[in-house]
Amino acid sequence: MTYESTVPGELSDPALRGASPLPEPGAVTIVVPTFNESANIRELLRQITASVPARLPCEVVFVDDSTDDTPEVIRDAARGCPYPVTVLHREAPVGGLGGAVVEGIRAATSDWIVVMDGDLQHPPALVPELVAAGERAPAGLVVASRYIKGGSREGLAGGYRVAVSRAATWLTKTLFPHRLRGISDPMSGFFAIRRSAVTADVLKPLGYKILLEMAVRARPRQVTEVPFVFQERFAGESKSSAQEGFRFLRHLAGLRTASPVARMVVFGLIGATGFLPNLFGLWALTAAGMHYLPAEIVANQFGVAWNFLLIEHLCFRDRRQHRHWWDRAGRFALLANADLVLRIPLIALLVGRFGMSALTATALALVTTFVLRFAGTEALVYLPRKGGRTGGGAATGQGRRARSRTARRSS
Ligand SMILES: Nc1nc2c(ncn2[C@@H]2O[C@H](COP(=O)(O)OP(=O)(O)OP(=O)(O)O)[C@@H](O)[C@H]2O)c(=O)[nH]1
Ligand SMILES: [Mg+2]
Repeated sequence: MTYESTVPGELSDPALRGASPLPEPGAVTIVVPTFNESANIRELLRQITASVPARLPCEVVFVDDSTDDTPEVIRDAARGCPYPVTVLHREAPVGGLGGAVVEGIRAATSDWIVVMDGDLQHPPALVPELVAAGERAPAGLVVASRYIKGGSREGLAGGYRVAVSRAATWLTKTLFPHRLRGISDPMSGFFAIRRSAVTADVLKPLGYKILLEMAVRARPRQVTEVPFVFQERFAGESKSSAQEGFRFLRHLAGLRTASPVARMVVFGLIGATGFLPNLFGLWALTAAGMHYLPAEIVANQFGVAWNFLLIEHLCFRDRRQHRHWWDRAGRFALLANADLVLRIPLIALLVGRFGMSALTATALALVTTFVLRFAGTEALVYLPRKGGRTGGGAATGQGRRARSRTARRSS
């Protein structure tokens, strides 16, 4: 990682950073994650210069994962800025956009930190207003919202993007009604956070939508919102894609299944959908001439495979690195089939020994084997092994993805 700092009118050598007297930290540090935004930098700094320092002492920290000349452009444009501008260029973009924002928050020294995009979709003139709203409330987190009176998303290009954004906001608010109370725009990338509200949880590697992650995992007690008009991208191209959309859905699932109870509910719902591939398999195999009894056993494996894939991606996404996939798949299949084998004698026992009706016994056996299967899956498939394989945590995985994205984009 390269850490370069400029002070007004001069460029400082990174090696001198500790020795050269930097100006007093400002009241706000503006953190800007950038990926190939060279065409936007000058205008962004011009607008910050025009609207922020007169009202609020500031500094700007760019956290840059670019493969183009963005860092050089920043260095050059910073010469004319009446506030410190820092470029934190990361050779290994660990955690992608979320990881970049965490780096920026870590580097910030001011009382307030404002996170905003580098493409001018977030108006810099609003920075002092965000901080002022936080001081007035008083609040630990101030969200710039497109969805309250006075705000708008007019810069979202096309009906498709508007529909996607609206659906994503609705889904997110439905999944986290309590945590997101008072936050109308959890997908906003424009927000201010008070330094004292930055907990260790905030500084954990974050997922893709930073504000959402922060609100769900480390929400400050007081939150307020300020309306803003989402502008059109000034220059350069968007980094959002269908792949980003899937990343977002995985992120939501990861956040939603963070607690064991929620994970168990999702585990159950996924299990219930397993009958679809199971029935399909049975139909296909018997149609191909197989006797229905062996077909039942084979078709059951279709359901097991379906459940395994969904559970891997939606329930235990961040806990897969402890075992190889074939080890996990084998254990999962063993548990799923043991469930079937166990259920029949258990029903016989409940009916024969305890005099239950077949229906009650079946219901009880289903619940018992479900809980056992869930506990078994957690403990035997996804629990970290003592002294076992730990290579490639979630953050490293994201880093890898980000790097391949970077390489692709640069081509
Ligand atoms: N450091 C870093 N910044 C990133 C990365 N991906 C995106 N960014 C920056 O994050 C900000 C938001 O990205 P955009 O591509 O504008 O995404 P968006 O605003 O959802 O999409 P548009 O509405 O199409 O602009 C921009 O400043 C990007 O340069 C990344 O992997 N690393
Ligand atoms: Mg943008």
